[in-house]
Amino acid sequence: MKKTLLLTGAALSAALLLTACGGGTVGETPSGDSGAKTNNKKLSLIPGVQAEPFYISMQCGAEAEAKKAGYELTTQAPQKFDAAMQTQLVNALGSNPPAALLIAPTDAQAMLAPIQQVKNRGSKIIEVDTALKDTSVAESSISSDNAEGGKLAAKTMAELAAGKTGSVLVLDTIAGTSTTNTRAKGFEDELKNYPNLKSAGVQFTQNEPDQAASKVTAALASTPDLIGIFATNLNTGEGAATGLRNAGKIGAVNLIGFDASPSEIEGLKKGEYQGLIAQDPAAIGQQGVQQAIAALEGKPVTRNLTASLHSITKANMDANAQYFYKQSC
Ligand code: T6T
Repeated sequence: MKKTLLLTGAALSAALLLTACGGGTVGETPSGDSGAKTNNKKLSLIPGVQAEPFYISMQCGAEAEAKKAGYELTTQAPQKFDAAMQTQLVNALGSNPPAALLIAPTDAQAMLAPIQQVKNRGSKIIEVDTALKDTSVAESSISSDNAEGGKLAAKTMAELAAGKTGSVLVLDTIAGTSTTNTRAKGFEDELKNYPNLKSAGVQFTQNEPDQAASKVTAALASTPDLIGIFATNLNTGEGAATGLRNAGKIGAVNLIGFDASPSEIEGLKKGEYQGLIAQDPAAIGQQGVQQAIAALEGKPVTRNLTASLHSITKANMDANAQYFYKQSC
């Protein structure tokens, strides 16, 4: 039997596009199964945004693990990293939700009510990457140690400055994004240990590369001693590189990015970035599925799991190729 979710409005249909490696439709049962009771083998993954290498890599890890365990994983991602769009997808799970929902909440507060509703309808909730402020909702949360990632970025920045004095800007995404906000704070905290490096503050980019590029243009004008930028994720890094390129400041201002998308790796090769902090999104997806299944099968569940981080430079990039993010599975 095949049930297809009814969606209203062209915008919603567009937002519900299945992402690169995904297949299937919410509510669809595996062939050979017979209806609603098979929901206990259904897992849903709702990442932060569609067609983005971090989440594609996460999806690849989750799909492989689900397949191995005999579960069906369906992925639907919002068009933008946006709580309202993600809420539509969560609400669209309807009154017969999957056995477990793996979700990267785009806002630590705004996503609470819709996710809680899915939980109230019987789904186990697993947070992958980002998390809600309210720690009582999820069975398990799998994420990088983002505070440590921020610190690692600041240490790298200090090494690159090699005692030179100057200001350092942090580009965060959106207030309420648990991961990047924590990276920015970790970076700022660690920066205090280097008296030669002065904080030029934290700027929000709404996770838009264009906004990140404009913030860099403005910072170069207002802060003549700017010697470094920490970009807390993929889009901010890509935008920051554009801003530096436009100003002819590539290499003159050190850029440390987070993540390891194909375009960031290309940028590292070209000398646009001096360092990247790569996550292991495939492991986050894989462990998310493992925890979901453990919760469903009454096995022990680990409340918090930390995925590894890897500091990648031009010099060590070949040895770290396994951490480069994927565009497809
Ligand atoms: O950095 C990742 C993720 O960890 C973060 O929560 C949001 O941005 C990314 O998806 C990269 O764009």
